[in-house]
Amino acid sequence: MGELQRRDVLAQAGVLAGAALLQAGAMPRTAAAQAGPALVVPWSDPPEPVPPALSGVIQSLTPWENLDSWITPNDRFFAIGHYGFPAIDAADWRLEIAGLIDRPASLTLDQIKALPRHEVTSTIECSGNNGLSFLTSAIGNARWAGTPLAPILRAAGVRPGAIEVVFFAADKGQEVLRKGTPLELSITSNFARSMSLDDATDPSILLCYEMNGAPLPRTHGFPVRLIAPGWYGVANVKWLRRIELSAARFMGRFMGRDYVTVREENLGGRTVVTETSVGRTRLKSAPARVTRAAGGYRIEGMAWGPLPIAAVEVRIDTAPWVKATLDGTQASAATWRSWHLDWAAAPGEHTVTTRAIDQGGNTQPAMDDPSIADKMTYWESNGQITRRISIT
Ligand SMILES: Nc1nc2c(c(=O)[nH]1)N[C@H]1C(S)=C(S)[C@@H](COP(=O)(O)O)O[C@H]1N2
Ligand SMILES: [Mo]
Repeated sequence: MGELQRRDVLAQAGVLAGAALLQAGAMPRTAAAQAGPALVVPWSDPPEPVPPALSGVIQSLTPWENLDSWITPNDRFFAIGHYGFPAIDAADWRLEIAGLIDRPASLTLDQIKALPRHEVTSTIECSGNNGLSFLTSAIGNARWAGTPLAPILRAAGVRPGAIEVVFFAADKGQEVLRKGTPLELSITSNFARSMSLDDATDPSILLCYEMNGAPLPRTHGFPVRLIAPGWYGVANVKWLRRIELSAARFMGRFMGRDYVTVREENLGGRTVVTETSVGRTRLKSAPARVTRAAGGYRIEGMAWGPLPIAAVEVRIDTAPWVKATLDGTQASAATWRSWHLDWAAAPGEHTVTTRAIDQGGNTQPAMDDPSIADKMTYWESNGQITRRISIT
């Protein structure tokens, strides 16, 4: 109890730190909203532990039950590092702007910080979230500060013919192509992702150096990372080193081989396999936790997607869908929206399923919807989530 209350106080302090956050609204403070202090009732289907082979790649996964603030504190924000988490000395770090531009540049951290400062609160979800048995809370929401990328590219003078912007990072690893064949090729390549020139010059894209008011932590990309609101985590390249304008599409591991969603679609009786690079976030919601207070049970959760959230509905067992209450207001579609539903739970085993509906009238797909059922890979798993809980 003491711990929960302390966290509530910390969460509230975080919320008061910025006017934008007040406007967006924090999760309702359970203890205050219900009669008497609240306890979290854990789900009875906890995620599997992260396999030892991946424990170096996935860090700080914070169980949904521990979520008690709209802003995710830095030390509870999940971190993914495919090639480790490099420690970079800001003093000899430079960001190169290169390729098809008139004026190549090499920027220091101080030069980047001297450019116009923008802040954005945005939610980052790993595209593998809920696609793997051990990945269920790979999502967080933070206030990021940095400078917009578009004016930097404009100042560099993008040459005609440039169609692609490639973001190269400092972390690197060995990749083996055509493994086990006579044509095997082993390369050492840096983590990199690309965007079309059009996508990369969207004014919302930031060269980010601050997370929730602190310098970007090492695990989240110190000194500078890309923040691409509305894109899945993988597009938010950390430990940025070089931005290259190119006349060719970039097809590195994280664009063309890994983070590729494979679907077997049925087009009028004919099966067509599509392979697409993980891109923008999809409409989704998650039940976060159930709390219990003297006044009864409450289900709390989050919803997010490419458009602002219009509604969240909750289904207990096989009962009809019930509308949850959306908390606060949603300033932008870049952030998740918290919601809650009071629940007169009967003792026994129950399932809790949620679905989000956005302001475009789209509904989060059910697990048997073709967009989910036809998917042969675990990426972009935005199907409705069902959790199990035991009420005593
Ligand atoms: N340089 C680099 N950037 C990266 C990655 C990486 O391994 N290396 N992982 C990506 C993935 S898969 C995700 S989900 C997000 C996670 O951001 P976070 O670690 O700050 O939560 O970072 C992305 N940016
Ligand atoms: Mo990811």
